[in-house]
Amino acid sequence: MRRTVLVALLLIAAAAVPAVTPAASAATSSLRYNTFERPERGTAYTLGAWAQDGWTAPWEQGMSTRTWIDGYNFSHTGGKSLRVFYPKGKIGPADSGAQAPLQLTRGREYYLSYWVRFSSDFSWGTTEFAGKVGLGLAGGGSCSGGQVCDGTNGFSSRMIWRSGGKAAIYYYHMGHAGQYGDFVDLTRPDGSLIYYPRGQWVNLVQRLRVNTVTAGSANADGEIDIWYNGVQAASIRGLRFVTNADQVDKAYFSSFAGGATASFAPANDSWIWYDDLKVSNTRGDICELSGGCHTRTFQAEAYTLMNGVTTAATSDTGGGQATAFDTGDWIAFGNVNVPKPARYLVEYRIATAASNARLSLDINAGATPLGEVTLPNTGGTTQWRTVSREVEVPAGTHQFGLYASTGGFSLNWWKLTQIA
Ligand SMILES: [Ca+2]
Ligand SMILES: [Ca+2]
Repeated sequence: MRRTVLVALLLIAAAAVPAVTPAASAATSSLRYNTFERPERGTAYTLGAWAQDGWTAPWEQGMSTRTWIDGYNFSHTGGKSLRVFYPKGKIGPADSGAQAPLQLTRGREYYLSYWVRFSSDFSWGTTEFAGKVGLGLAGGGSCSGGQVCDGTNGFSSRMIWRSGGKAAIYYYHMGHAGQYGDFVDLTRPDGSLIYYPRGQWVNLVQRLRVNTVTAGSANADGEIDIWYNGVQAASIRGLRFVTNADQVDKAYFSSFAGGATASFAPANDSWIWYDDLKVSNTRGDICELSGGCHTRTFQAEAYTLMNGVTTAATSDTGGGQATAFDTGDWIAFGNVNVPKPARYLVEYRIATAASNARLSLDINAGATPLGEVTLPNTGGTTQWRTVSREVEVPAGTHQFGLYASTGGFSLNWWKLTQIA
């Protein structure tokens, strides 16, 4: 029966099936990313968990005790994100936030991108206000923490918050002005200062290029650029980081409240959520810098073809309708344009009382299978949850098919979002 249907769909599919090509960047880029979708929700994101996702670090602070894979509240894409805790009254990496120098292949230039969401009552401090946000780029000895950077003990460049959530880049380079690193506030194109919003996802991208060295002397050609929601927000030139061969070799997760004194501690328990972390030596890998990452949501009931499914009102957030699948049922969506071959996150908004339901995705009437996911028992057909999977999708105009190899679930919507 499925085969007959597939043949029929093949005949309907107008466009020729394009050749499957790997993501354009795969051959030369050093892209690594983390959607935080793999771990079980509600678990700490330990160094071991980071390593399972391909990110290694020689040490950590707070990862085991103050991180949590949030599969319940907020995510930028998919159904999960990384939540980090900044307890009331605590400062410094031993008691606040999390740190881990995640190892990168050495390179002169790197791009680092991630999404952050501050809790809705995030506290910037008690009577003084500063803290470090998420990841930065660093190399060699990662000069930081009030050290003098002498060209042989490395460098670091991290995002910070200041009073009122003012956003800034804080960097240690040779000849920083005071005891601590220098900072530059982020600004909009009209010159106004950028403040991190609370309760809302924003994207931060940092580029760092290490200076060249001639005969053991640092040339003043190091660079840092910051983009806020895809728009340039800082551009620092003429920097000297090293006199030796150190390059960028760490995506330095370094986030905590403070400040050197308790006056910088949060006045109430505070959290930051992180999602869609990317690091690459290639700007083109950071779709946030290329007009945004292609994304499209499909309401399940808006199929162009189907077999067997039934449609009914949904209890899910946002209301509307959902589509119920028995084993062998399918829905298809024609004329879907995928602008570039890329890795996508495919999300399914599902509800099921079954523990063995399985949903597969394909394009062009099954000619290109895009994998299958086992759906978790969400606790019933009115309990909704987003599950996700990564897929490589070739460019072209496709017909997407969603097929219940084992049924017993409802689908409200599904979504494609370009990762890179
Ligand atoms: Ca995610
Ligand atoms: Ca729907």
